[in-house]
Amino acid sequence: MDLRNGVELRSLGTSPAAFKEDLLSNLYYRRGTTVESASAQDAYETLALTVRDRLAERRARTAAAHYAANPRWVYYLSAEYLLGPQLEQNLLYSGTAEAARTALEACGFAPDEIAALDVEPGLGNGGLGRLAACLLDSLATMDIPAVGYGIRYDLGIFKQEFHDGRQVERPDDWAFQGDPWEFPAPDDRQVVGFYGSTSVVGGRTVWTPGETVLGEPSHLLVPGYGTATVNIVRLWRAQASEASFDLTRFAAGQYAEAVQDAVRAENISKVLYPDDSTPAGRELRLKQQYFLVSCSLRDIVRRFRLRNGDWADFASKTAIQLNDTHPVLAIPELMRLLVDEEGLDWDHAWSLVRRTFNYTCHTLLPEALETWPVDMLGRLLPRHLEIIYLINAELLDEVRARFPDDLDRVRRMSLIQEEPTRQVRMANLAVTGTTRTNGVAALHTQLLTSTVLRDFHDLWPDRFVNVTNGVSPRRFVRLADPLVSALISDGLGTDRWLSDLSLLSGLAPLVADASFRSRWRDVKRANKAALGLGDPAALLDVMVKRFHEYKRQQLKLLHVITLYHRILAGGYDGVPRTVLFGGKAAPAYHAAKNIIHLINAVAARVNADPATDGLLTVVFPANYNITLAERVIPAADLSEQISMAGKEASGTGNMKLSLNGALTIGTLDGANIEIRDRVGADNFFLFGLNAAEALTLRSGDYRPRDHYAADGELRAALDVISAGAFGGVGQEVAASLLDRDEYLTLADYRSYVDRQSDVDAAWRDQERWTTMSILNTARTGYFSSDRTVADYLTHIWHASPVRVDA
Ligand code: TH1
Repeated sequence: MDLRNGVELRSLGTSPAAFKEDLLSNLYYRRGTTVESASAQDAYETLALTVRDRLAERRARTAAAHYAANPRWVYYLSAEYLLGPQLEQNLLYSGTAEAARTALEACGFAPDEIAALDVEPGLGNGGLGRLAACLLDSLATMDIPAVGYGIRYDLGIFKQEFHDGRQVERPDDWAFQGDPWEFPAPDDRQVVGFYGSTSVVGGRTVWTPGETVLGEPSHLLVPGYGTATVNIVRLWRAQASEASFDLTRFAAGQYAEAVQDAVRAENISKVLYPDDSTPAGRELRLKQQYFLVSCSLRDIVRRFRLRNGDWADFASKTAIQLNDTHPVLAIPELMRLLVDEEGLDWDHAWSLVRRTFNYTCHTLLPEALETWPVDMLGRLLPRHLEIIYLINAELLDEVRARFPDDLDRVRRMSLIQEEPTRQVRMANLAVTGTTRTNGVAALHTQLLTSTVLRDFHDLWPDRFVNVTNGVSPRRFVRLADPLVSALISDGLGTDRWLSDLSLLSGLAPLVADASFRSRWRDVKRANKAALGLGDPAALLDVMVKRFHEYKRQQLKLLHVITLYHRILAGGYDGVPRTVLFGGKAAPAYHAAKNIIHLINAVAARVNADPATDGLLTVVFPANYNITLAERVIPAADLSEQISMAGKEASGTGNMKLSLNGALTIGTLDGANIEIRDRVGADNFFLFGLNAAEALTLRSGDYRPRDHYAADGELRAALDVISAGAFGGVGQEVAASLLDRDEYLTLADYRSYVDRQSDVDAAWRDQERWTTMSILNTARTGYFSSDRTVADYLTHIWHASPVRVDA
């Protein structure tokens, strides 16, 4: 087939015979071993290469098509990506799953054993990182020229273990065996500066860094589904320059000192901050952010120059999405490149910058809105602080002109917070330096514009848009649940739903078909059996997400204890349940870790008591990650989305579960509202205060002890925890609920527990439940990340597809 300049590329076959031939040749020539002596790891890596080659061929054609089209490119900048296991995805997208299985067996390898060696790159914390991965998947599927930029952390999100029920964090050396999916691109390395000083030479400011670090890129392929497009995600790794090794000291036997500069440089990409929505780690974290931004922007500029000669075209060829505030230093960095290095005048540069960047805000929690100490930023990035001051001066002039005599507004909107310490406000910088700011669910965007970013909305209302999150149906339906996928395709008579999820609505009429309902139930059963946790006949009640007090795992736990008490009291009339918790707590988040400890203690007690046999089981598999999510989500019957209203920006697990036919019990928070609007109030278990009511209650004198006093079951649950009935674990959790209850757990307890009785009633009528389950799937096609990307394209990116010939 033809590439650019008449270069031809041999097409790799996808038949079992062709696959086997290449598998063997890769085993011999690339891995350097033989069938007889190959280890399982040899077989895995060879398999990966053989699959990867098939996508690399598409990648070459994609690059040629993109180069020829010279389109507007979408660049996604994110400090996190939770890409999930690559093997199963790439087998599916390259259409080689069957060929690979046959070829492996023919060579005497056990396919499942070999597939189990695939390690997921855990380069993110939770929803924000997984959203980034889903958007890349959809961009490729929709043929949009796009590159994701991120950091290649040596250690990803920690591995969670439980020791006596407590969370213990272990390093995740995910690439220990090497990563066969990655292409190193050392020739595209960049030099990143830190510290130093600025001076003015011939009218231009020059930054002379005090320290430099190399950024070495490698990329992973991001294939589209049902198309020849293969995009990439490019990840940067920090490397010390050769000069940072001190040979003189080494010769003198000072081995540690000889490498200390190199170690410091390489620490930048050593570890993902396992910190979900609370800034910590300070200077190293700031260094990571600038490292990502500096490497990526230089790469973007390099790519622009390959095809374009005039800076005036930059913004029309480049859309850069800032994933939360983590990459927002890109705004002053691009100003620096354009003004200091390229010699553009300030106003022209500012217009290009503002038209290039857009910003997604993912939170409302004040503690997650990043700020950096002015001192620290000025020391690490002296020129960037100057640029931020210049941007601020223009911003504040505009504010004063629009709102004369409103000094308090000027103070609130300033990029610099003055009290109690001087800090740079990254969200303010993000809104100021971009065309659009988006929230991630309707309620979230509404709360953003009416609370934390209200002043900016007053000044620039047109800058704000909502783009409700979505999830990849390929990963979270097709790969996670092959059984239900086959049933859906059978029911719809096509598998086109995988790239047009709105087609799922065609399932709705099938609720009237008793045999379809029965097959649907069988699939759920089989998925529960395959998960192997609890009785497959019991209702599987699932709460999977990061641990945070606002998400209220403690509320779910109070319900578990209440059920336990009802069982002990005799005459229990609830349905058999398996309650499954999954998720990690930030290592420094003491309160969240206490909740984990308490859940494990309650689980031990409940599961050991014969009284609960066949009625209640509590399971908490350690180390919830994408791999585990793909097993839990298709098995779930009930999805717990019980955050305090007004706190969860969107949620995406809620979408994955509903799409897979789990019914939701939830508050009117984040995207739950939009899920309920679509599945219908009858197919959603709503409870609790709404955002406005929660706000009112919290700003008055909320007294959690009033609820404790008024509700016997609640009192009993809290009393056993306080009394140390669960191995003396959890007293702090109880005390915090009784004394402060910042997230109104006690206020929502009765409404939640009663709604769970409605869940039981619905479950008892299995035909009714199955109907509700099918309707959840049929009505949640909207939550495809393809729709999310379509919304970004229409409202924000204004980029068009480039088709790659198959
Ligand atoms: C999450 C939000 O909590 C969640 O509601 C949302 O669905 C998801 O992003 C995707 O939009 C966030 N994760 C982080 C992580 C960090 C900082 C802020 C947020 S918000 C480190």
